[in-house]
Amino acid sequence: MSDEYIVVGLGKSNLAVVDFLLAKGIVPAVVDTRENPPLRKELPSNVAFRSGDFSDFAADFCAAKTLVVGPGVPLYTPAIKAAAEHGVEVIGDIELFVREVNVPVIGITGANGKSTVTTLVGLMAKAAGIKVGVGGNIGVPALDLLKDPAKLYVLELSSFQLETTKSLHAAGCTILNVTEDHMDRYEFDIEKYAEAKHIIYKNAYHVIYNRFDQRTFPKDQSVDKVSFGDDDREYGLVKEANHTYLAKFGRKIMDVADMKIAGKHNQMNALAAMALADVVGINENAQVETLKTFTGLEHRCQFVAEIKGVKFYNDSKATNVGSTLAAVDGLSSVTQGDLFLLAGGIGKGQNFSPIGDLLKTQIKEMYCFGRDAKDLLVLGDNAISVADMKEGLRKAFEAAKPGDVVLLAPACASMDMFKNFEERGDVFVSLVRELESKEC
Ligand code: UMA
Ligand code: ADP
Repeated sequence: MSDEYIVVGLGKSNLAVVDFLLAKGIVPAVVDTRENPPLRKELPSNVAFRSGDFSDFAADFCAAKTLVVGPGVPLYTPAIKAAAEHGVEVIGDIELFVREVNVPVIGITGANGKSTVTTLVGLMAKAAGIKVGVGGNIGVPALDLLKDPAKLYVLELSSFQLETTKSLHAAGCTILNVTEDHMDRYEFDIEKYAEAKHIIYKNAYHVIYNRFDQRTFPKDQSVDKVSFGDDDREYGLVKEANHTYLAKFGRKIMDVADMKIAGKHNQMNALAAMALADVVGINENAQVETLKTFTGLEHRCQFVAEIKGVKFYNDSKATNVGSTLAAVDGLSSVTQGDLFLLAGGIGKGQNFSPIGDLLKTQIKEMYCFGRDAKDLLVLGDNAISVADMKEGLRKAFEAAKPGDVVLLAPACASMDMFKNFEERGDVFVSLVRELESKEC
């Protein structure tokens, strides 16, 4: 290879990078660890593809002008690190995107709630009649959005994507929260994970942060900033008698009972979305209408069925401890009975002990499956080993009584047993449906 641009990792974001570069008259080379990544067949024939250990390409990487690295490829990969040290530009798809657009971009990151807030802001903009493009880590590669130019872009940005982005000047951006996730990519150090997330604030025009999560506070005190949180300051909650209102600086905007998505965490998501909407001038009617009608994304605390008085919820997107805590908390507040949790998969080096605390209080029994089930089983006597999700579901149903809840919120990634979190959620839903047809 003697290429100026090398695209590293052929996932869907880098396939969009290849399209983008070709449209600019640049023919990149593509490398992937796998011999036949599924997207290889989508590559145009004039684009060279090579597979192998990246150390085999170390010299090519050092000779390139730019490496465009996919979010799934760690920057500490020795051949990439060596190229960066040699002066080669190392960027990702979001960097190419922000260099290209000259309309406002809203950026949303955080350990949890990113997709919900990204979707909410996108819907609010649409309700206000603004032509908006919504993408990034949510699943639509940012560069693909350029095929249908918009007046505003709302991007969900992962820490991996932010690591390879340096020219973002967000019109508005937020770090929603920082709790443990992807610890295996950050030397098991949450501060390093937070540091990657803080790249979103660099050069931002308006920063929205979580006043109850210090790791989200902007370090630059001079930046234009506003906070959200669970009290009546700034974007907050006003509590009166039996009602709680979403509020802006004490001004009541709407009763949370009128929102279709439940739980304290979703109230925080709504406040963050309103703050972001305000910085780009999305009118309040559009904000409120969206919050009144949005029923939530698939695989996020979704009600599946009630069988003999036992309610089943699918929160397959709970892929880290923080999201499982939010799901348990959200459901506990609307459930009189006991809660049975199905959890397990790939733990990503997280500390699971907060779930141990819930096993003493809000969780009756937890059924553990998957590669890192052993790390959950040590948390309490009511953590029970099962072969798979199917056995966990059966045991939970046998133990539950009318009024109880069975929740899939695994606190882990799914790839040890499923293609992704969507497939895990779909399998759960079909197992519940099977049970329903047997029992009802
Ligand atoms: N690969 C290598 N070598 C490696 C690692 C990966 O060659 O060391 C190759 C794989 O063989 C594969 C390709 O890279 O062929 C996969 O690419 P990728 O992992 O960079 O992923 P994409 O398909 O481009 O998807 C990415 C995001 N994936 C990750 O961050 C891991 C998607 O987020 C995102 O939706 C998509 O871009 C859209 O732009 C997924 C995700 O799990 C949903 N994100 C994490 C999360 O939300 O927790 C951050
Ligand atoms: P992300 O895109 O960051 O993974 P999602 O909006 O898809 O976030 O939500 C994933 C899961 O995280 C949800 O099912 C819920 O359990 C939990 N969650 C959502 N919002 C929050 C929040 N603000 N704080 C903590 N957990 C949350």
